[in-house]
Amino acid sequence: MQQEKVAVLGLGLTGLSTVNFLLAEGYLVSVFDTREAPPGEDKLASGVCLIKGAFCGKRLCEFSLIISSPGIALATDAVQFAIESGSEVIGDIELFARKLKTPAYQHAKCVTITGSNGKSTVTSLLGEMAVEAGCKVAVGGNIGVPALDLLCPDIKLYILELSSFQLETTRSLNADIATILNISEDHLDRYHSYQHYIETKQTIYQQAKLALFNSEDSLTFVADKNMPTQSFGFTDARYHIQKTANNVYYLSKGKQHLLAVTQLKLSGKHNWLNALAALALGEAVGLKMASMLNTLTTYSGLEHRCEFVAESAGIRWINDSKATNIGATQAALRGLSAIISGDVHLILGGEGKGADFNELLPVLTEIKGGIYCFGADAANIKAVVVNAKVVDDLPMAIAEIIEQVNEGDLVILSPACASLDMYPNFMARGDHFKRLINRLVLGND
Ligand code: UMA
Ligand code: ADP
Repeated sequence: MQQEKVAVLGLGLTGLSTVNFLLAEGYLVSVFDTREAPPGEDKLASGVCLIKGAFCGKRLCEFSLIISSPGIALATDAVQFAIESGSEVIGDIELFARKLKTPAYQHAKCVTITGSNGKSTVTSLLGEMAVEAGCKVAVGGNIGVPALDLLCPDIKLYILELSSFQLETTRSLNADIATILNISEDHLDRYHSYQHYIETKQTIYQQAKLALFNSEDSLTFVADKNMPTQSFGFTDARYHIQKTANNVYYLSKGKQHLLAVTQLKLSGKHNWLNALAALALGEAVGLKMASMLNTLTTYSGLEHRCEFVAESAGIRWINDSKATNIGATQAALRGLSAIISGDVHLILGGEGKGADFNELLPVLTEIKGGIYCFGADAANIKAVVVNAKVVDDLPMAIAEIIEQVNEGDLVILSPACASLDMYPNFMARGDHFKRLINRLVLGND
């Protein structure tokens, strides 16, 4: 029998994982990548044809099935040409969804998590909860490990973080529960409008048995009135925050107090919401509440998300390099407000991805202190945040801040922008920030 031909677009993490999956399934695979030196080239199985350079629609439409990587927009001309010519274009998550319906995998449960911010925190927290509960769990998707690499018949629970990019090419997931944690402007350079981005996020609910929405954020509400729902939020939600007469705030479910927020290892009010979301998701797939609450008292969060770096001379330094959009920076500044007594020195900058920096102004008026900006969108930030000081780079920002800070102040890198103009990724930017503090503030070599 002739092998079925499949095209894979992109040879990053997703492309490579997809190629390996398809080869194991018996397909004949060709890979297309626009770059001269795609990252996965050295790991590509021998015999797989790799075509480099600009995508050609006529060439792509020779394939009835095309698996596209998340970094490639569906709107790309050549991809559109192939779709219009009858090719089916899907992503690795759709392949995963189809595999999960086969007999060897049908027993497994699946949780899907999207949102503009908090996805990785909730995904990894829920993963830790499942491990603590003794469940055979696999965690991946946009958080880093491609979904197809997770597939194993022993796994009882899959937890997938899904980006809007991945949702564009996914249609038949049948998750046990799906959530949109929140929606705020992001990736506007990829979508023709904010509404388009919102609609892409909303497709996660159509591919689930139960939808978990955020009662604080109407953009996460579920349009389909027949869909079973669950909710989390500060108020007006099944999983919510209750304040006692003696001013203790509790994570609560209905009338039941679950855990005082002071027992959470995570800091910031936005993490109260993340904790509630994880509890709701975990209960929906059968994790025991007592075990999940235990995890919440030990889980300290991921690197580069409101990460405490150092305290020196009464000044605290926080690395929030993962704040790659305005919503995340707002959450950091509002979420940390309870621990800020002095001034806040905020470092912004990078690639704004088409965001409107006016959205930052309300939260900036709630803090006092200095604002510094650098990178590709520094001038655009300065045009809106007129009191911001434009600096060349992070070392210059820190050098300036060192001259200004006083005891009780807080310094935070929460850039509201992607890092790709000056760094390979947000981790490299956060690591640079931490090295600079170590050297310039703590005096270590
Ligand atoms: N690219 C080209 N030409 C190509 C193919 C890709 O220039 O032919 C570029 C893309 O435009 C992009 C980069 O290469 O800038 C990487 O794209 P990719 O789709 O190959 O990326 P992968 O290495 O497969 O990583 C992807 C996700 N990347 C993106 O969505 C851009 C990773 O999320 C994810 O962890 C990984 O799959 C595993 O599922 C990263 C991300 O930045 C962390 N996600 C965005 C975000 O979180 O905001 C959505
Ligand atoms: P994502 O995977 O969606 O990018 P992360 O958990 O990695 O989310 O966090 C990204 C940024 O968003 C960090 O700066 C973090 O402090 C902030 N953040 C985390 N949770 C929330 C939330 N619930 N609402 C708003 N911002 C959040």
